[in-house]
Amino acid sequence: MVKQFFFKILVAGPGGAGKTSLLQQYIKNMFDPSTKMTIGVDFFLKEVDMGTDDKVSLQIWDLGGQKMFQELHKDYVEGAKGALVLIDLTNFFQTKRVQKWVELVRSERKDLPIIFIGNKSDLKDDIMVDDKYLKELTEEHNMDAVLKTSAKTGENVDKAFELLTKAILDNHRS
Ligand code: G3D
Ligand code: MG
Repeated sequence: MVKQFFFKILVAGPGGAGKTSLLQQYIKNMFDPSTKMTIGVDFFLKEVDMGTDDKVSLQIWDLGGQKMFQELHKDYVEGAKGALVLIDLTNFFQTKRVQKWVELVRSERKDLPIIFIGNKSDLKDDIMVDDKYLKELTEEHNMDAVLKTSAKTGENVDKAFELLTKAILDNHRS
């Protein structure tokens, strides 16, 4: 029997990490170097092909990182089944923000599946966060996996959402 799943997922992380760009690449297969600052929340819908008969639809929430939108956070987190937490690999300071974002997305469900994303992997000469530290952060904050992506070239973008969907499905079945 074909099963139909519908998951709300969150794309979280500091402003400038590339959340909106990653989503654009995932949904529209394009990179627009002049994305506007996200105001409030944007929604996207996407069907994921997991290579099985099951149908999985994602409702993806992209949150503006600005302080003035903090009142939206409760609606944002409510009912979410998983999250991507992104940082910009060229901005070491963003590693200091990881804990805050993990706490926010897990404020309703302590065991929410999270895939940790180091984005902007195409900017090879400017990378400030090495693989060892990415792995340490992943373990320290009990995230499910880590992946380096580029919203610009598309590297690992589909994979990020597939890994998250898989983690959510595993979580559902256990
Ligand atoms: P946000 O939604 O997390 O705030 P944006 O981040 O998607 O708005 O991206 C912030 C800036 O980083 C944008 O540049 C965007 O083009 C750039 N960017 C996002 N992802 C990547 C990536 O993977 N590689 C590269 N090279 N750049 C990326 P501007 O110039 O508009 O600030
Ligand atoms: Mg944005």
